[in-house]
Amino acid sequence: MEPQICMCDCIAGLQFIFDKYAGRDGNKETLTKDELKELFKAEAKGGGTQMPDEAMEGMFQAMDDDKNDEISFQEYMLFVAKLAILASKMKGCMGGQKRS
Ligand SMILES: [Ca+2]
Ligand SMILES: [Ca+2]
Repeated sequence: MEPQICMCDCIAGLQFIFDKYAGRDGNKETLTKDELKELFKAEAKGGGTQMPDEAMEGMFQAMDDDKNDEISFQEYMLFVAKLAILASKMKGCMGGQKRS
């Protein structure tokens, strides 16, 4: 049985994850490299747990659009969107729904 997920749930979930880790250094507006590392370790099950530091660094640089060494919520969402696009290209179609 497929889980019932609506778009609002997804966005709320992404916001929840961001908020959960972004506040750790006292500034909950942005994610630092350490906070991002914690996020991936805990949330990217299977993928993030064994991620080497270099890969983490590359990921951080890719997310940090304005190169200020912090990830804003906007940068985080943009990155998630890019990942989703990439994933849908690789799988053919996210969730396997067919367009009619
Ligand atoms: Ca922070
Ligand atoms: Ca930034």
